[in-house]
Amino acid sequence: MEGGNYILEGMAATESTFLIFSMQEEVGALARALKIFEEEGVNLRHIESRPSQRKADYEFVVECDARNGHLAAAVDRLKPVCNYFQVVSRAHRGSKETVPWYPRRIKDLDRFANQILSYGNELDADHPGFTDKVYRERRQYFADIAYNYRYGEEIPRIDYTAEEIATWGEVFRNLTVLYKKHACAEHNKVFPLLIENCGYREDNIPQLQDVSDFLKDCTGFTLRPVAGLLSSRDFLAGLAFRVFHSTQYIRHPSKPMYTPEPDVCHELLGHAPLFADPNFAQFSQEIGLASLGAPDDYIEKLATCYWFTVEFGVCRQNGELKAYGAGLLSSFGELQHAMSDAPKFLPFQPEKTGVTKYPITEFQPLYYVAESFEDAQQKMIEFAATIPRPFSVRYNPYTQSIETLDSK
Ligand code: HBI
Ligand code: NLE
Ligand code: FE
Repeated sequence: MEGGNYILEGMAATESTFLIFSMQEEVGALARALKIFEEEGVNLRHIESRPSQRKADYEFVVECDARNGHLAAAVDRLKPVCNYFQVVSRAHRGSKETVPWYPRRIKDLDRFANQILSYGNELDADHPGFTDKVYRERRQYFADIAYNYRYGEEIPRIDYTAEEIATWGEVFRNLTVLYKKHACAEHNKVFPLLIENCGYREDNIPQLQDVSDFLKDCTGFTLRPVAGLLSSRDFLAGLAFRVFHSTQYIRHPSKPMYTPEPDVCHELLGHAPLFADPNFAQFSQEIGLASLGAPDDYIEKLATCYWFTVEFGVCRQNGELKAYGAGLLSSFGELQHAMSDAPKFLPFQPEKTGVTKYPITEFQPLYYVAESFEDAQQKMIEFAATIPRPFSVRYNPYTQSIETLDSK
């Protein structure tokens, strides 16, 4: 799945490489560096400077156009005169010292819009909507909304059709019966608030913007529409900013009880309630922060941990197994399966959970059990510390940006 990111890379005409370097603070230091870029024909897009945490050093962040000029030659000349040097690039194949590109400001998430792995209207031949022309046009409509969305805009409100509302109604009716017995306490606590504040009803599909506003008040989480599947790297990066990429279309009416794809039922019934819980919000953001700039093999492990927690997690509450994973809380088929004695259950342990294989188009044969969200978060933090990164990151909620604390 990760690979798709790089196929698209060549198309992105605006691709930048970032260089972060520090030099002894003295007259003309930056000018000498800039001269090198000029001589090597490297076009610079943006420069930032700041006092470094290292004594008497000054640090620069330079955004270069990665397409023309001799960037590699400039790097070779610059590196020996710097005390610290880091290349950050989306095109991160090859070099050991290159950190994969990651968003630093919340607005940078806009760049994911044209990095999606498949556009929302491209249905596989085995999709129940494959031969349904009306359904496919509808998927196109939703994909276009998300594709054109930019940070800060209101999420467009949808006039859902009677058929779409009926599908939602069937999912809603079946699930709300099961929640009482099988959903975790946090989900059951938030659900009445969503009914009260966001129009959660059997005969109404809530609007993403209303749910986003509600979550923002609870934990600072917001939703943004997405046109299709994102790479794991991009999808997880959103969580670092407490942003959840959300689909807006609904599943095909022929299969209400289970669909392998995320849809508006999955996002709003499965994910949204838990993002209103402070501990769960923190746990989710922790996975996101751990993913920023992480090597590909660790992205895979984090995505797998995400799968077995946020998507399909089960927890123990008062001695009973309860569902907190969104894939369970949005599928009345799988929720019943997960709460039966058919599947296997193992304790959540990131090192082991992160390398477990799983099916994506059928009920899970195995679930991992969290003792609590705090406990799961603690384990994720410990796991994140083992990810090889030449820096650590923290989120500044005032500026909605990532601060890099270099050389950990
Ligand atoms: N993209 N739009 C979207 N929605 C998801 O739920 C999603 C994704 N990409 C990857 C993904 N989920 C997960 O399977 C993990 O890889 C993070
Ligand atoms: N299987 C889930 C459902 O039917 O709602 C969706 C899972 C998305 C990962
Ligand atoms: Fe999901």
